[in-house]
Amino acid sequence: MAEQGAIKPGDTDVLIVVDVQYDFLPGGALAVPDGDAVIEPINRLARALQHVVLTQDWHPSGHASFASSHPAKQPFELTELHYGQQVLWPDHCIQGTPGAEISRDLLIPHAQLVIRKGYNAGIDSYSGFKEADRKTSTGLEGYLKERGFKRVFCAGLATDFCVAWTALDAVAVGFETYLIEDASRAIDTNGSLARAKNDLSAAGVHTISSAQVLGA
Ligand code: VGL
Ligand code: ZN
Repeated sequence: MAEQGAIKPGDTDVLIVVDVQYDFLPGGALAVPDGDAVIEPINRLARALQHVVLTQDWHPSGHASFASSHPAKQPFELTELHYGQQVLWPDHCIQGTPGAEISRDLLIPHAQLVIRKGYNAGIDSYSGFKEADRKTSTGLEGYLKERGFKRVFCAGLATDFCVAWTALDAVAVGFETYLIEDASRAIDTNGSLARAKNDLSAAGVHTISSAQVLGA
Protein backbone atom coordinates (compact mmCIF):
# COMPACT_ATOMS: atom_id res chain seq x y z
CA MET A 1 0.00 0.00 0.00
CA ALA A 2 1.47 3.33 -1.05
CA GLU A 3 1.94 5.98 1.62
CA GLN A 4 -0.38 8.94 2.05
CA GLY A 5 0.03 11.54 -0.64
CA ALA A 6 2.42 9.28 -2.56
CA ILE A 7 0.57 9.67 -5.84
CA LYS A 8 1.08 13.22 -7.12
CA PRO A 9 -1.60 14.27 -9.60
CA GLY A 10 -0.30 15.97 -12.72
CA ASP A 11 -1.15 17.19 -16.19
CA THR A 12 -1.56 13.74 -17.77
CA ASP A 13 -3.96 12.51 -15.08
CA VAL A 14 -7.75 12.54 -15.36
CA LEU A 15 -10.39 11.87 -12.73
CA ILE A 16 -13.53 10.11 -14.01
CA VAL A 17 -16.48 10.73 -11.69
CA VAL A 18 -18.99 7.98 -12.40
CA ASP A 19 -22.78 8.38 -12.18
CA VAL A 20 -23.19 10.59 -9.10
CA GLN A 21 -26.86 11.08 -10.00
CA TYR A 22 -29.95 11.45 -7.83
CA ASP A 23 -31.33 8.00 -8.71
CA PHE A 24 -28.21 6.41 -7.20
CA LEU A 25 -28.27 8.62 -4.08
CA PRO A 26 -30.45 8.17 -0.95
CA GLY A 27 -34.12 8.44 -1.91
CA GLY A 28 -33.38 7.62 -5.56
CA ALA A 29 -34.88 4.86 -7.70
CA LEU A 30 -31.75 2.68 -7.46
CA ALA A 31 -30.20 4.12 -4.31
CA VAL A 32 -26.71 2.80 -3.58
CA PRO A 33 -26.26 2.15 0.16
CA ASP A 34 -24.38 5.11 1.70
CA GLY A 35 -24.08 6.57 -1.79
CA ASP A 36 -23.92 10.17 -0.61
CA ALA A 37 -20.67 9.37 1.24
CA VAL A 38 -18.82 9.67 -2.08
CA ILE A 39 -19.57 13.34 -2.55
CA GLU A 40 -17.14 14.83 -0.04
CA PRO A 41 -14.09 12.75 -1.07
CA ILE A 42 -14.89 13.33 -4.75
CA ASN A 43 -15.06 17.09 -4.18
CA ARG A 44 -11.67 16.96 -2.47
CA LEU A 45 -10.18 14.87 -5.28
CA ALA A 46 -11.64 17.20 -7.89
CA ARG A 47 -9.87 20.14 -6.25
CA ALA A 48 -6.59 18.23 -6.59
CA LEU A 49 -7.01 17.15 -10.21
CA GLN A 50 -6.89 19.65 -13.01
CA HIS A 51 -8.75 17.37 -15.43
CA VAL A 52 -12.12 15.85 -14.55
CA VAL A 53 -14.65 14.00 -16.70
CA LEU A 54 -18.12 12.98 -15.51
CA THR A 55 -20.25 10.06 -16.66
CA GLN A 56 -24.04 10.14 -16.64
CA ASP A 57 -26.27 7.05 -16.88
CA TRP A 58 -28.89 8.15 -19.41
CA HIS A 59 -31.59 5.66 -20.38
CA PRO A 60 -34.67 6.05 -22.59
CA SER A 61 -37.88 4.92 -20.89
CA GLY A 62 -38.55 1.25 -21.59
CA HIS A 63 -34.81 0.50 -21.58
CA ALA A 64 -33.82 -3.18 -21.90
CA SER A 65 -32.04 -3.07 -18.51
CA PHE A 66 -35.28 -2.22 -16.67
CA ALA A 67 -37.15 -5.12 -15.04
CA SER A 68 -40.35 -3.29 -16.00
CA SER A 69 -39.53 -3.97 -19.67
CA HIS A 70 -39.63 -7.75 -19.07
CA PRO A 71 -42.98 -9.30 -18.14
CA ALA A 72 -42.75 -11.44 -14.97
CA LYS A 73 -39.24 -10.19 -14.08
CA GLN A 74 -38.35 -8.40 -10.86
CA PRO A 75 -35.52 -5.94 -10.21
CA PHE A 76 -32.15 -7.60 -9.44
CA GLU A 77 -33.10 -10.77 -11.34
CA LEU A 78 -31.04 -11.85 -14.34
CA THR A 79 -32.13 -12.21 -17.94
CA GLU A 80 -30.51 -12.94 -21.28
CA LEU A 81 -30.30 -10.11 -23.79
CA HIS A 82 -28.84 -10.46 -27.28
CA TYR A 83 -25.32 -9.77 -25.97
CA GLY A 84 -25.50 -12.04 -22.91
CA GLN A 85 -26.51 -11.93 -19.27
CA GLN A 86 -28.08 -8.74 -17.91
CA VAL A 87 -29.03 -7.77 -14.36
CA LEU A 88 -32.48 -6.17 -14.39
CA TRP A 89 -32.84 -2.90 -12.51
CA PRO A 90 -35.62 -0.69 -11.27
CA ASP A 91 -36.38 2.08 -13.77
CA HIS A 92 -33.63 4.68 -13.20
CA CYS A 93 -31.81 7.60 -14.80
CA ILE A 94 -34.44 8.18 -17.45
CA GLN A 95 -33.35 10.89 -19.86
CA GLY A 96 -34.45 14.34 -18.79
CA THR A 97 -35.89 13.31 -15.41
CA PRO A 98 -34.73 14.74 -12.05
CA GLY A 99 -33.35 11.31 -11.05
CA ALA A 100 -30.95 11.41 -13.99
CA GLU A 101 -29.46 14.76 -12.96
CA ILE A 102 -25.93 14.86 -11.62
CA SER A 103 -25.91 15.83 -7.95
CA ARG A 104 -25.72 19.56 -7.39
CA ASP A 105 -23.59 18.79 -4.31
CA LEU A 106 -20.70 17.86 -6.58
CA LEU A 107 -18.51 20.95 -6.72
CA ILE A 108 -16.66 20.43 -9.99
CA PRO A 109 -17.18 23.55 -12.10
CA HIS A 110 -13.96 22.72 -13.98
CA ALA A 111 -15.27 19.32 -15.23
CA GLN A 112 -14.36 19.18 -18.92
CA LEU A 113 -16.73 16.56 -20.33
CA VAL A 114 -19.96 14.81 -19.40
CA ILE A 115 -20.18 11.50 -21.21
CA ARG A 116 -23.64 9.97 -21.35
CA LYS A 117 -24.13 6.23 -21.66
CA GLY A 118 -26.91 3.67 -21.75
CA TYR A 119 -28.93 5.67 -24.30
CA ASN A 120 -29.31 2.78 -26.77
CA ALA A 121 -32.67 1.20 -25.93
CA GLY A 122 -31.51 -2.40 -26.27
CA ILE A 123 -28.01 -2.21 -24.75
CA ASP A 124 -26.94 -1.38 -21.20
CA SER A 125 -23.69 0.46 -20.54
CA TYR A 126 -22.06 0.24 -17.14
CA SER A 127 -18.74 1.34 -18.58
CA GLY A 128 -18.07 4.90 -19.63
CA PHE A 129 -16.04 3.49 -22.53
CA LYS A 130 -17.91 0.60 -24.09
CA GLU A 131 -21.50 -0.63 -23.92
CA ALA A 132 -22.52 -4.01 -22.53
CA ASP A 133 -22.49 -5.63 -25.99
CA ARG A 134 -18.72 -5.03 -25.59
CA LYS A 135 -18.65 -3.53 -29.11
CA THR A 136 -20.38 -0.16 -29.15
CA SER A 137 -18.00 2.65 -28.17
CA THR A 138 -19.02 5.82 -26.32
CA GLY A 139 -16.05 7.74 -27.76
CA LEU A 140 -14.39 8.23 -24.37
CA GLU A 141 -11.24 6.27 -25.24
CA GLY A 142 -10.58 8.45 -28.26
CA TYR A 143 -11.27 11.62 -26.28
CA LEU A 144 -8.93 10.73 -23.42
CA LYS A 145 -6.16 9.57 -25.76
CA GLU A 146 -6.44 12.62 -27.95
CA ARG A 147 -6.12 14.74 -24.81
CA GLY A 148 -2.88 12.90 -23.96
CA PHE A 149 -3.93 11.47 -20.62
CA LYS A 150 -1.89 8.56 -19.24
CA ARG A 151 -3.42 7.82 -15.85
CA VAL A 152 -7.13 7.45 -15.07
CA PHE A 153 -8.56 7.75 -11.55
CA CYS A 154 -12.11 6.39 -11.14
CA ALA A 155 -14.59 7.13 -8.35
CA GLY A 156 -18.35 7.31 -7.87
CA LEU A 157 -21.34 4.95 -8.08
CA ALA A 158 -21.50 2.07 -8.09
CA THR A 159 -18.15 0.42 -7.27
CA ASP A 160 -19.25 -3.03 -8.47
CA PHE A 161 -20.95 -1.91 -11.69
CA CYS A 162 -20.25 1.36 -13.44
CA VAL A 163 -17.05 2.28 -11.57
CA ALA A 164 -15.56 -1.22 -11.95
CA TRP A 165 -16.49 -1.59 -15.62
CA THR A 166 -15.14 1.89 -16.41
CA ALA A 167 -11.86 1.09 -14.64
CA LEU A 168 -11.60 -2.33 -16.34
CA ASP A 169 -12.07 -0.77 -19.77
CA ALA A 170 -9.59 2.02 -18.96
CA VAL A 171 -6.85 -0.46 -18.06
CA ALA A 172 -7.73 -2.64 -21.07
CA VAL A 173 -7.04 0.22 -23.49
CA GLY A 174 -3.71 1.07 -21.89
CA PHE A 175 -4.31 3.67 -19.18
CA GLU A 176 -2.63 3.21 -15.80
CA THR A 177 -5.83 2.93 -13.80
CA TYR A 178 -6.75 3.59 -10.20
CA LEU A 179 -10.06 2.97 -8.43
CA ILE A 180 -10.47 5.22 -5.39
CA GLU A 181 -12.29 2.99 -2.95
CA ASP A 182 -13.37 5.48 -0.26
CA ALA A 183 -14.77 7.77 -2.99
CA SER A 184 -16.98 4.94 -4.34
CA ARG A 185 -19.85 2.86 -2.94
CA ALA A 186 -21.27 -0.49 -4.10
CA ILE A 187 -24.72 -1.94 -4.80
CA ASP A 188 -23.50 -5.48 -3.94
CA THR A 189 -26.20 -7.74 -5.39
CA ASN A 190 -25.64 -11.52 -5.71
CA GLY A 191 -21.91 -11.34 -4.97
CA SER A 192 -21.23 -8.51 -7.42
CA LEU A 193 -18.76 -6.64 -5.20
CA ALA A 194 -16.52 -9.65 -4.55
CA ARG A 195 -16.59 -10.48 -8.25
CA ALA A 196 -15.71 -6.92 -9.23
CA LYS A 197 -12.79 -6.81 -6.78
CA ASN A 198 -11.39 -10.05 -8.24
CA ASP A 199 -11.77 -8.77 -11.79
CA LEU A 200 -10.14 -5.43 -10.92
CA SER A 201 -7.09 -6.95 -9.29
CA ALA A 202 -6.72 -9.59 -12.03
CA ALA A 203 -6.76 -6.80 -14.64
CA GLY A 204 -4.15 -4.72 -12.82
CA VAL A 205 -6.37 -1.85 -11.69
CA HIS A 206 -4.83 -0.29 -8.57
CA THR A 207 -7.27 0.10 -5.71
CA ILE A 208 -6.27 3.08 -3.59
CA SER A 209 -7.65 5.50 -1.01
CA SER A 210 -8.14 9.19 -1.66
CA ALA A 211 -5.49 9.93 1.02
CA GLN A 212 -2.88 8.39 -1.28
CA VAL A 213 -3.65 11.15 -3.78
CA LEU A 214 -4.41 13.99 -1.39
CA GLY A 215 -2.19 13.35 1.61
CA ALA A 216 -3.68 13.04 5.09
C1 VGL B 1 -25.37 1.50 -12.56
C2 VGL B 1 -26.82 -0.26 -12.47
C3 VGL B 1 -27.51 0.23 -13.55
C4 VGL B 1 -24.17 2.19 -11.98
C5 VGL B 1 -26.06 2.02 -13.65
O1 VGL B 1 -24.04 3.43 -12.15
O2 VGL B 1 -23.35 1.49 -11.34
N1 VGL B 1 -25.74 0.36 -11.99
N2 VGL B 1 -27.13 1.37 -14.12
ZN1 ZN C 1 -28.33 2.19 -15.67
